[in-house]
Amino acid sequence: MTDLSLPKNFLWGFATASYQIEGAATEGGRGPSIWDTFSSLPGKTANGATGAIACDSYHRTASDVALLKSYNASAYRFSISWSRIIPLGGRNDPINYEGIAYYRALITSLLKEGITPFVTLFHWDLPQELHDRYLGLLHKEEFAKDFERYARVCFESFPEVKNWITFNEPWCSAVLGYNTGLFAPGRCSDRSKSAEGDSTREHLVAGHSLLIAHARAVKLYRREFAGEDGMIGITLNGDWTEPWDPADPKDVEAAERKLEFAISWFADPVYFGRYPESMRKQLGDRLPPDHELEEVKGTNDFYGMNHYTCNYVRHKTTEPEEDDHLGNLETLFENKNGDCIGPETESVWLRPHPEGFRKLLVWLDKRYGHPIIFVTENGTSVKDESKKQTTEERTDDGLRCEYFKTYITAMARAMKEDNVDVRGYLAWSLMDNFEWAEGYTTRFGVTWVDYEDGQKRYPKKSSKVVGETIRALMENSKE
Ligand code: PNW
Repeated sequence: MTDLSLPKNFLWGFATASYQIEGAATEGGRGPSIWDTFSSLPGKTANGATGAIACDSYHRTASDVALLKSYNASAYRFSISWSRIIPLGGRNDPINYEGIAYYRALITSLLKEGITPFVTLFHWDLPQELHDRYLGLLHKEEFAKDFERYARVCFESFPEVKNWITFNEPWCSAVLGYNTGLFAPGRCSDRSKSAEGDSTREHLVAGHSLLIAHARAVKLYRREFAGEDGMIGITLNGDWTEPWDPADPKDVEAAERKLEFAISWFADPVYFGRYPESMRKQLGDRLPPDHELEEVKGTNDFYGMNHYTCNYVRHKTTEPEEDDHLGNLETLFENKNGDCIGPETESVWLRPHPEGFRKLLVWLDKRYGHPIIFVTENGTSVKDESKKQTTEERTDDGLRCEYFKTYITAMARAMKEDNVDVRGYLAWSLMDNFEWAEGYTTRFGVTWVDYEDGQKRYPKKSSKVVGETIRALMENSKE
């Protein structure tokens, strides 16, 4: 590891999202979001969990900032709850100044401690009213106009923030919200799960609206707010892929196609102004037209990268299903030889494989012309962690420590060996929190949250490992 380093000004810290940590769902003038509604429906989340209380961070600004400080973090990524700022969400609806005051206090205390805020405008919690009015993401023009006005209110209210993220993981909003129906608003073709929805096309429409809204907010920011040092971008999730049988060109091709269906669906429009060829080929005119993407081209100041895992990919020999969102392929954790990609975690979709992080960084760097990259999420759950009983056990998260060490090292390697331009790293997550459909059973935090005892926080071993690993690399820097 001694030959690796990170620059002295490398930003690092932890990430969270509003609905996952804030709680106080009906306090301070906040309006309901689609996640309040969805999580209240029977059977949608594990044990019927909701974010009504979550980590109670709405009432704990001072202690959360103190926690970040105790971890020596130089950056913190959080998201703003749209319905706290504009409870009904729309461009002619009233602003809730109590909501603005809450985020202003948070930003002020971060800056006082020398912690750089990275602020996400939208981490899935759409105001419920916009869903009721015009089906939210399914109405491109209305959604883009309302999002642009919400973004304007945030840019005006928080001029100290210089690092903005428009959308978190549009793939999740689109596919999980409108194709599989596993996330809010839970629309899909399966009538046993949802009274409405069309899994063959709605996710493609939702994805398109997110791209247009992203572009409008970026242009607004650049025109009126960015000044010399403001930056704005979109955060995309992406897993690395390896062919199931590396000797079969069809598996090699399918592995690349999976990256395009997951990542390039959004990144190609942002960098090139068009959808990937492979998607157009399979989806035809169910995918909205490329000419509407003209305004999306060139709208990233940085690439926000969320990364967790890796899959083996095997091509399918049959025609694609109409509701397929993967690219007509299977994703697996074992390859043809029976090698397993990585150890089990609490999340069925997540297996640690740090080499995949290095490879994906290089892939993104090459395909998108050497962009500035901020890793805006990276982390893991730990199998059966929630079953741990004593504080000693609960804070001893060996697998997560190993995960952060190996992933951060893999990132440093991509920077040294392939000159990938990573400027910052935010671990997911500052603390255990509402893990969406998995409720509170799956934990991703470097801090244990005791939901049974007043949401008390207990630092886990991994909270130190992130900082120690990064600072050791920064000390190696010759700059
Ligand atoms: C990300 N999947 O979500 C989100 O940005 C976080 O809010 C979340 O807590 C974190 O990762 C851990 O899950 C994902 O099913 C959720 O593939 C699900 C998937 C991927 C990312």
